[in-house]
Amino acid sequence: MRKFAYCKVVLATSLIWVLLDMFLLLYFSECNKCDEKKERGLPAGDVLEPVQKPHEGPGEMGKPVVIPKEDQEKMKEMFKINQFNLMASEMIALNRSLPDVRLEGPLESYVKKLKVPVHVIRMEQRSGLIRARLKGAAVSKGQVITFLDAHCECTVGWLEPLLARIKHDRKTVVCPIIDVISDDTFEYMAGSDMTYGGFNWKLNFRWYPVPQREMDRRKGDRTLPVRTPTMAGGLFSIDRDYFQEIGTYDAGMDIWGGENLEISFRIWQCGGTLEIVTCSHVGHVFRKATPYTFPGGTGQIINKNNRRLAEVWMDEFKNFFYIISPGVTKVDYGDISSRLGLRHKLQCRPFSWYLENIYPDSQIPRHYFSLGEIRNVETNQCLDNMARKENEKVGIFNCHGMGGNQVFSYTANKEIRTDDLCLDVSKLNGPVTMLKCHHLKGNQLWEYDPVKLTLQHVNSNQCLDKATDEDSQVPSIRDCSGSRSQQWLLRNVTLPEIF
Ligand SMILES: *[C@@H]1O[C@H](CO)[C@@H](O)[C@H](O)[C@H]1NC(C)=O
Ligand SMILES: *[C@@H]1O[C@H](CO)[C@@H](O)[C@H](O)[C@H]1NC(C)=O
Ligand SMILES: [Mn+2]
Repeated sequence: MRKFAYCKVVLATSLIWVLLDMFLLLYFSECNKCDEKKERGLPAGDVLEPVQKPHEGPGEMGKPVVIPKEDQEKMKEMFKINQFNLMASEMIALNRSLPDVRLEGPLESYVKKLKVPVHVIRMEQRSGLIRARLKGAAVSKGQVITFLDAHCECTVGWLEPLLARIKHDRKTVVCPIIDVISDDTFEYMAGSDMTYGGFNWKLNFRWYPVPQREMDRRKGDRTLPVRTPTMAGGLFSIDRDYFQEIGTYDAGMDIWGGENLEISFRIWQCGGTLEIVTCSHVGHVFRKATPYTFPGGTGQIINKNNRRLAEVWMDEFKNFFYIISPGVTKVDYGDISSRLGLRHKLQCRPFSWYLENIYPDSQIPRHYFSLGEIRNVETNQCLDNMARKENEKVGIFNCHGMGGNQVFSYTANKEIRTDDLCLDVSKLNGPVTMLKCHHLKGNQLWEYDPVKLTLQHVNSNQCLDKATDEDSQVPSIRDCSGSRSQQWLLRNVTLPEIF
């Protein structure tokens, strides 16, 4: 219970800061329309002065005064005069500084001193990022809303390039480059302009290299905004009316998770544009683990949110998520009729359009021959990624028919992929490893012969084979022989089979 109460405090603090940030930004956004001659921005150092400066000296900031050993006798004598430590009292300045020990409200009194109007809005109970942002947005007045996580730090000139894009086209939603603030030392490190937002089959947001086609579209000019398939979620600016028009957030989602992909798909599918503005930099503390507890468990909440995301926006491609996450279809996702109504009202495009036009290098293939297990005809074993990581060997194991680690897709580009990893062979006779899919064919190109049932690695001209005696848990690759151990069955699993 103590831990829970502690978490609530942590969360409440974070939410307060989110909202504080937001209103600070709303001011800036409004000010963009102000007279040029009006001073813009906060005069550094002036506003951010601490409430009370700690001073050097005995007893300052309410610290105890320690009398040295040699004066202890004299101290005891003096104590008798007033029945308190007169010697200590004499040593302390008449106007000594004291810490602010008030129980609450320091934040409110602090923001009152700021030279810009800042409103602190508190949620009465823990309601999560999505509903807190909706509340902040609802009371905002500026033309542009900027959302920033509580653990962000802005650099000089971060805002103007964001606002300029929205001014140019109000349906453009913009993110800064997210610089890295070390969670350990708070060192500030510039983020890369060469990565953009994507997602994997599990619907986790991931950074991937900006593809060549996007470099070409910008004619190699790295100062131009990058069109990104998804946003990380914590930091973005959006026209306030447009935010309403496209349906803010899905209020049926709880706490956190999936909302960033939901707004990303919605922006693109419903006629907007999502960009990373490379001239704008904001720092963010990336955490290695979430500090919060989730009511009912992290998995439950995120699975529910992701189901809503998949059911409303992903059409038949939701199966990639369901097949790699067995059990997830048991999670109740509530009522999505109003979100489906929104999609209909805004005449949003299908997910296949998004994959084709916005994210052709997506981890979800637009066209594919199979999505399911890959089974060896002789041994009846199945390829299995064994939950191994990038750069490790792909495994082979008894087929369990449950999806998850045994789900592979043979794509129209002739890759064999499991999520964002592709089977790759760089040496004659193997091994067969799993590398990040690079879309360049090369060592990731496989030819499946649906009659002979062989999977031939094109570059080496060798065939995928069963496990060898030396290692019974990895498939091998050898000269093609036509043997049954080189025959593989590729098929589509259907959902009822795995749930
Ligand atoms: C107390 O007064 C001294 C002398 O006027 C001054 O130097 C010092 O800054 C004051 N301390 C505080 C905490 O105001
Ligand atoms: C598997 O499903 C995909 C997508 O519906 C389809 O294009 C493909 O032909 C199917 N493959 C097999 C082997 O049934
Ligand atoms: Mn964050």
